[in-house]
Amino acid sequence: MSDKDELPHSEGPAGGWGSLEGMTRVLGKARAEPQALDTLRKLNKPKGIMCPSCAWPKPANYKAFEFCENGAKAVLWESTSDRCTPDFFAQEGHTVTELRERRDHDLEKTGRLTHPLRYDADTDRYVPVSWDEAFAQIGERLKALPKKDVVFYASGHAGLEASYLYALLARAYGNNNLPQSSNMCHETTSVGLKKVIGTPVGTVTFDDLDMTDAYFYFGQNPGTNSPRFLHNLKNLKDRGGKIVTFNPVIEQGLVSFVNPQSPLDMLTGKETKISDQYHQVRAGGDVAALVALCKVVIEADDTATAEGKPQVIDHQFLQEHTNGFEEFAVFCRDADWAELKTESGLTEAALREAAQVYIEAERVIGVYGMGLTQHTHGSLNLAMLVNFLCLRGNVGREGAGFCPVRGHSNVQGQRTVGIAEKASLVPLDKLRELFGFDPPTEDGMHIVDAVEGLFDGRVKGFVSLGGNLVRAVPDQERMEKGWASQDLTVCISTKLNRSHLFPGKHAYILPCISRTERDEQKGGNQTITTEDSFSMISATIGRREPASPHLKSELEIVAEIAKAALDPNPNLKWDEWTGDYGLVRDLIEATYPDDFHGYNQRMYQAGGFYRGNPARERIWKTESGKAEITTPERLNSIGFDDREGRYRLITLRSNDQFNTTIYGYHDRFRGIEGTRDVLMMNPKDIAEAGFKDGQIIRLVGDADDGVERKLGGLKLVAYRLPRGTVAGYYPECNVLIAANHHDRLSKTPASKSIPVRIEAE
Ligand SMILES: Nc1nc2c(c(=O)[nH]1)N[C@H]1C(S)=C(S)[C@@H](COP(=O)(O)OP(=O)(O)OC[C@H]3O[C@@H](n4cnc5c(=O)[nH]c(N)nc54)[C@H](O)[C@@H]3O)O[C@H]1N2
Ligand SMILES: Nc1nc2c(c(=O)[nH]1)N[C@H]1C(S)=C(S)[C@@H](COP(=O)(O)OP(=O)(O)OC[C@H]3O[C@@H](n4cnc5c(=O)[nH]c(N)nc54)[C@H](O)[C@@H]3O)O[C@H]1N2
Ligand SMILES: [Mo]
Repeated sequence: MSDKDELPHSEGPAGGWGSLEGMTRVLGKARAEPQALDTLRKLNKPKGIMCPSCAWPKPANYKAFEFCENGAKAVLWESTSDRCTPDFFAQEGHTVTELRERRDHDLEKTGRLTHPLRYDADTDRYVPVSWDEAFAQIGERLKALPKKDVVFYASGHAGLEASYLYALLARAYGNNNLPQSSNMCHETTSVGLKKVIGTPVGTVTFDDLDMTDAYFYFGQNPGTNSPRFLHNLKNLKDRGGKIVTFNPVIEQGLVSFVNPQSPLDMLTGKETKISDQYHQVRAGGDVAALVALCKVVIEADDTATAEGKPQVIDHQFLQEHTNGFEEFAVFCRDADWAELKTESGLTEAALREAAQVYIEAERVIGVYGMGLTQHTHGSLNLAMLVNFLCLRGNVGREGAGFCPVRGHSNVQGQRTVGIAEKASLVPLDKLRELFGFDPPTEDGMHIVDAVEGLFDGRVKGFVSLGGNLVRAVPDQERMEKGWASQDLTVCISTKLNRSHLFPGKHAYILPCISRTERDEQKGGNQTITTEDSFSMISATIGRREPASPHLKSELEIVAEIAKAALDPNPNLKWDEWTGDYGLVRDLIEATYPDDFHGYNQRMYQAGGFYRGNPARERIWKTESGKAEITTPERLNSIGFDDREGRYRLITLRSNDQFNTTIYGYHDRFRGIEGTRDVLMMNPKDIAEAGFKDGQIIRLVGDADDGVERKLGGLKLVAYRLPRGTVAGYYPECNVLIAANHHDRLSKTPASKSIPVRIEAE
């Protein structure tokens, strides 16, 4: 595009001075306590604090500063000196109904929650309640409700110890209704990747990053969502490796980077160019792009074979370790370039150039994020990435493999220790043996089931261990009604958020200490553990004074709810466990001995200890015992047809948010400042539709299910995007997504290919 440079975009590289400025701005806005700076020094180091932001791993060879702009923002945001006290709720204009008028940023900006609160329907206000009363009342409601109608949600933040006990609470209570935030993000990995290579998680380790020759980088935004990854990307470039990126949006972190941890680079402004090739694939066009890459590789191999030259494909690997290659190869040879071009939005020349990098690289890592997982056929995206990497045996050897970039800091670990709605994922016999009760064997609710259960009134009680589910799920308006119609809502939270403002008949906010704070129990200050994206488990110890003397730890709150809601069982020693989290780790080890042997000793290892991964050893825990090569039944990952006036909406995170926590309104990487109420759109699409850059428009959900979904007041921003793809911010756009618009296999909401229309306002 010739008008490229005039369109809004970052003024500088990722990292660099901009990242320091970003941190300083949050430092000011969050009014962080002075000790927060000490916390930052200890971030991601042994005997320190594992970052509460994303799940990027911690290097064993750590540097003086092992945190990034967004990790710092997360720490500063929770270290605020602002407090949301009972007095706040008593003030004029602060009824629950009135507070709903506030923006997400302003709700959390009220500061840390300080006291347990109960909703009082007569005054429409939250009022203080003692912990004892709160637990007794919650226990009473939980006992009265039908066991199958209560849901125990977890946002992937709480440590392994609290999470293990939370899952135990649900099962001892009587159900497997344990949906988790990963149901909305990497469930596609948990189910889709598992189906084809037998592992629900990534296969690479930190060492692999140092050994690879190339990253093929699909739909993940490291500059914003995993900034510490930028150092590994830079290292690869310094070693002469290649990065090939597929993303409809030009994300600055994938364009260039100045290392903020290098004084010299900072002073000289030395930028590292990150992507050697940047392919602006259409939203949902990765299936076609990957098929095209495979086509080039397979045809190059055909030619090599015909000419008696060395093979391009690793036939030995395919034969020994995979199923279905021949059928897929025929499919690729037959694939029509014109169709691949239309579906991917990329030219044959561009795709051939990308495939050439793959052919020339000895070791390749496939990286991906929400850009592949959050589609109606997200699992197909992953299956195609598996095909692609398998062609040259790029899995189960050093410097090669799959690198899904996980979200919340312990999202993967919570699954490991039993927060799973599928009964088959949990060693129920072990639970029976350890605790002497019969755990339920029927599968529980996934997030999508729970949301549908809220719509139709089946779900009557919800406990939330962190998170902000009302704001995070699709179909916001229906969700608000459904959530508020419950008998019981219990939110274990650090800050006020929208989910609190749709209280059930009996509603409680239970405030907890955060990871950076001291967790003083009978046995002293407690250590907790988390698991990162690379299956490394590390200890973390908070040292700051808790935000209020009235806070309890997540683990203690879970234990107290359990005591109040469950019939007594001498094997469930909630008080002992609360006094010493080491005992809970012993239980985790007893339940999952292969993963957690030597847990209490190994957890302090620099960089954490590795839980292991069979696919890395080329052991395929699939139905057939081999990796599956999938022949696609379609060439895109969206669940609707293109039609006149219909666009593919992708929902994005800005550089100034962590999920529904909105730090501010500066998306400096995308050049969008001061507002989140925008719709980014290709200038030619704007002109063709008869709109103008800067015009205020309304987005309309185009789901064909008869439900009206609208979001008005958005400003059109002419933006470098493929034709037909438009972009807006999450969570604002969630009102536009139908709850049943999700990945067919794993039910992950399809937040990256939402059918929409645009109307003038
Ligand atoms: N600072 C910060 N860090 C975070 C978070 C946060 O909100 N803020 N959230 C955390 C969580 S829970 C998660 S899950 C991760 C999310 O981290 P990411 O996986 O990076 O998630 P997103 O920002 O939603 O979008 C990913 C990228 O996909 C691209 N994309 C959209 N559609 C397509 C497509 O069809 N094809 C391709 N190839 N690309 C596409 C978008 O342009 C975007 O660059 O980050 C975690 N880290
Ligand atoms: N349209 C669209 N929707 C999406 C996505 C998208 O890309 N597009 N992404 C999806 C993804 S990947 C995810 S993971 C979900 C996120 O969904 P959630 O995990 O449910 O939401 P968060 O915004 O991370 O939760 C923020 C709240 O967590 C609480 N909190 C913060 N720290 C702590 C703590 O230490 N302990 C406790 N107990 N509570 C704490 C605070 O009260 C805060 O308000 O959203 C999903 N929704
Ligand atoms: Mo996520």
